Amino acid sequence: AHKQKEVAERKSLYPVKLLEKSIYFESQPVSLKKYLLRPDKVGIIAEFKRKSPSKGMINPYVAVERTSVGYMQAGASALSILTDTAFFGGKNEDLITARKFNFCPILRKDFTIDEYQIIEAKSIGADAILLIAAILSPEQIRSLAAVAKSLKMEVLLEVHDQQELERSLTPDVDALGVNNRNLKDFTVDINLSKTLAPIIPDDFVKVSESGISEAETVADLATYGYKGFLMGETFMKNSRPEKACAAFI
Ligand code: IGP
Repeated sequence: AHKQKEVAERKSLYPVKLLEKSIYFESQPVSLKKYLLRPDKVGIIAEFKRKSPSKGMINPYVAVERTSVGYMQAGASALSILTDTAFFGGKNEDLITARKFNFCPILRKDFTIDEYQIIEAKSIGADAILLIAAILSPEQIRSLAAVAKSLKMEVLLEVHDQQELERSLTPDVDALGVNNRNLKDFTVDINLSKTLAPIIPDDFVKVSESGISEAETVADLATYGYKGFLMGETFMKNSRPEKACAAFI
């Protein structure tokens, strides 16, 4: 609900007509899918996350410049930049900065509920957006994914159970993320990725999200067909997140 108000405010401050003047409307996005599917590479999507509802403050000290470049130098496949302020302490400027310093795919991590946010994501230089099945109807997922496609952006669809997965799939989705973190009680269960793996159709790149803290977990999940591993806290809780990232690649 906080998003609706926030989006309405930004819409009147920065109308779509204005956003569309951004240079990023002229440039070709970088494919997250392709980067995750590069052979002989663990597809780490390294996240910049200052705080979270489950962990509180994680790291308010590190700068997005050094961290994002460091993640990519460490060998990450893509960046995930939180832009939600209320819950995650992120901002659009963080993604704008990450974009200026990196040529890799960038996922705009936010609670996308309105088409406006996708145009906004494009205007700040994002290559892909996140859609969360738990907060969207199947119709919303279809129409938001179509908007992303029309802007040549890719879509990571996040699910938490089989029901969400089955009702939400649409061909405009590129990658399917299984969130190991339960949104209600914040508990993490890596086995969820294993249980859902066989029912994810092969046309979608499989991504395992949240609660990954060991290289063994990444290797184990890879045997279930996972090509992408979305990791935040394990990196961000260190004074040099990029060094923690290097240990996984
Ligand atoms: C990263 P972790 O446990 O490695 O910090 O998790 C990422 O999966 C998590 O931040 C996340 C998220 C989200 C954040 C997954 N889905 C939706 C905000 C909104």
